[in-house]
Amino acid sequence: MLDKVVIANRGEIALRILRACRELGIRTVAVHSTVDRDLKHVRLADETVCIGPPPAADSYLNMPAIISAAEVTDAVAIHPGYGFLSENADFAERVEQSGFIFIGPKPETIRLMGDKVSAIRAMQEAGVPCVPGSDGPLGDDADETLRMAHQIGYPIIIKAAGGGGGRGMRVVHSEAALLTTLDLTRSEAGAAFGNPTVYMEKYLEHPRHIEIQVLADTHGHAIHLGERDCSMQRRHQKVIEEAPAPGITPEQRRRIGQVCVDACQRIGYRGAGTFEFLYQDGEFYFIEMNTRVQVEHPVTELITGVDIVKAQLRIAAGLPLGYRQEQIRITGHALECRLNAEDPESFIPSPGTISQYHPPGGPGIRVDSHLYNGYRVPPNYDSMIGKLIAYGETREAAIARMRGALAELVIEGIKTNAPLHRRILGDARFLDGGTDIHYLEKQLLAVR
Ligand code: MV4
Repeated sequence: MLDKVVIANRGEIALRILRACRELGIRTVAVHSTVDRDLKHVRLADETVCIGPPPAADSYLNMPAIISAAEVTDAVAIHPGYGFLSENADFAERVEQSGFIFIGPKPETIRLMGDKVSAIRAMQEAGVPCVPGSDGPLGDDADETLRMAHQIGYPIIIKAAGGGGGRGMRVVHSEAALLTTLDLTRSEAGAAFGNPTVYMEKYLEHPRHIEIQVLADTHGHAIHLGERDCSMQRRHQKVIEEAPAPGITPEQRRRIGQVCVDACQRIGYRGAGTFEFLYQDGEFYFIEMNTRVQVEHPVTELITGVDIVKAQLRIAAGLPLGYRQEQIRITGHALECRLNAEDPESFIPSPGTISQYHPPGGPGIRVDSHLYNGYRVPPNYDSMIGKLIAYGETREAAIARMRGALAELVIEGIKTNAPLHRRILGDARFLDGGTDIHYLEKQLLAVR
């Protein structure tokens, strides 16, 4: 097993990684900014290194500072968590060139998936179903672009190859708007991502966001852990996730899961990964692959019993997965509510000091959070302060437990989005299951 790991992240995921390391007997190094000295995982880590001032660009995104921390502490590996440098191929490369293990896929895999055009091409070659589209970058020939869009059929969507997660995309409803929208998306992409490459897809109007969790080791083994439904989102920020996805049959799961496993083997994938699909009218369409552990990984852990972060550490140590696909059994249902320090109406961030914190508990409740009484939520980072996760034998049982957890939860001193969660958990259409990606914004939050 790995001897010592640098945790190159903060907040709840840094604590989650620290706990997994402890279970495996791995020593931990917490790297933190000056404003994060009192984070829970910093207090619990074996060693700590301050890597810079509060702005992430000077600390959690500061590659030389993080690699130096690994050097001075004699660590062997770096876990990037999610966000920050987790999907930065140059960072992964520099970590490896400095003689450390990057806990994630090979740098070239991160680079392949970071460019959405090359990701889609690789997936098509591996037999993964994709959205009908340009199957490559759009060129400068306006007539050809117009012909292609006509062939695909409006509405279409123009996306930046360097985008992802909802950044750098525009919907086009008619031929009249195509070329100006293309130019606009291209120049914005050039400015935002340093890459003006764009591509075209059929725009799916009412899809769900369903993603498949995979694990692949360095011995050629790959498995999938079923799917998550992440359709309940606002402005590309997930609000509630669940597993399994309502209405997906075991046969659908087996088929799309096997497609993802085959693709992992084909591209030589390593570590934890997520295939993102749009799901509409009974069909899956690949859109992007995430090469990191995801915020919503706990719902998959609860329905499979697999510890995804421990699996990442084992894979990085060169150990075999230790699970065969036949051993993976999906049991029950899990939901996750993301807790944000924000106004539940305006969504404006609400940093400050936690004066009272009473986390919920009881059977089937898991709280992944770094909060404690007196903790000060800094204004410098993402507003997520933790996650409530509920498990039950059925979706209804999990929802009942989540409602109880939300009723028990006390967080005072700052505003949180807990009232929004209480509202969603009481919504008739959420309770039916299977709402699309537009439901929260266009229906539940719309003024009616
Ligand atoms: C789409 C789409 C409809 N059709 N692609 C947004 C995030 C990025 N991962 C891809 N996104 C979308 N791509 C086609 N061809 C609709 C979205 C989309 C979306 C996707 C997943 C979750 C929430 C979303 C919210 C708005 C739009």
